[in-house]
Amino acid sequence: MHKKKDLETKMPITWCPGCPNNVILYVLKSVLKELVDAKKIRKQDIVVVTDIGCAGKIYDYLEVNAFYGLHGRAIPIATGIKMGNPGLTVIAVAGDGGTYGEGLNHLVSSSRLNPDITVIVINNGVLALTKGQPTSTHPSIGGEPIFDPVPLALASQASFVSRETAFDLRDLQSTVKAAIMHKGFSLVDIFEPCLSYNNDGERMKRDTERVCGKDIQSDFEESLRPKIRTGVFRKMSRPTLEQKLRLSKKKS
Ligand SMILES: Cc1ncc(C[n+]2csc(CCOP(=O)(O)OP(=O)(O)O)c2C)c(N)n1
Ligand code: SF4
Repeated sequence: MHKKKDLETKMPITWCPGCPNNVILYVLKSVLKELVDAKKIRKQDIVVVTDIGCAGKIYDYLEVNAFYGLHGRAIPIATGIKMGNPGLTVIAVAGDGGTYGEGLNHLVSSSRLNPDITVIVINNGVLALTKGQPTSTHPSIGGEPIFDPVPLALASQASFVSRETAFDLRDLQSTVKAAIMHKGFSLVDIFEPCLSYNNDGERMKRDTERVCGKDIQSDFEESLRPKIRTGVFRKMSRPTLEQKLRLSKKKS
């Protein structure tokens, strides 16, 4: 019997008080606990891969196997771990700076290759652990177009593509669970404000529009501040990288 505290560590949480990362941590813990209790996955098979940043600190707060990687490299590390042992449940958790900036090409190539890993991106629109560098170095911050990874992941043929926000617990929980259970590359982009450097939560709540079960096009042509569309945009079945390489599970 796995109690909730099974996935907790003794590390003090050093995120800013009220940071929505706490919501994502809670959701991840509760989904993993539910899947372990239902015997859909085994706790000893879970590996969480993080990179650097506020998002990466989740490494300290989850009592599972974990790997703290270089900034921007969570996806290739997760892919390598999965190829090393396809029996593992491998989940990368990283920020938008690492995933859509420094490590962007890994998102494109892994979407195409389709390793069975889940990529959870905590997307606050800033490099938060660098004290929000862009907010002080970009004079026009606030008016710039946001980067939408969903059309890119769809164009790269990712087999599971979704976005949620940290405000909507029920949808976030069900999408994270579906992504982990999906056999193939899954992207869960999670919009959240950064309370210290990009506190845009009210706009996020106001401008969120749920679109379910269909591929979408970016509507940047219409507006530099498009609607934040949430939902599962694609879920399709195709052979995974490890199946194509005929890799077999290791016994444990
Ligand atoms: C290889 C490397 N490049 C750059 C940095 C500097 N750096 C530390 S945290 C960070 C940004 C983190 O932003 P993001 O990935 O969006 O995560 P957040 O802090 O917003 O959760 C950067 C660029 C680093 N530590 N290592
Ligand atoms: S700087 Fe932003 S992302 Fe980092 S802990 Fe504080 S509120 Fe959260």
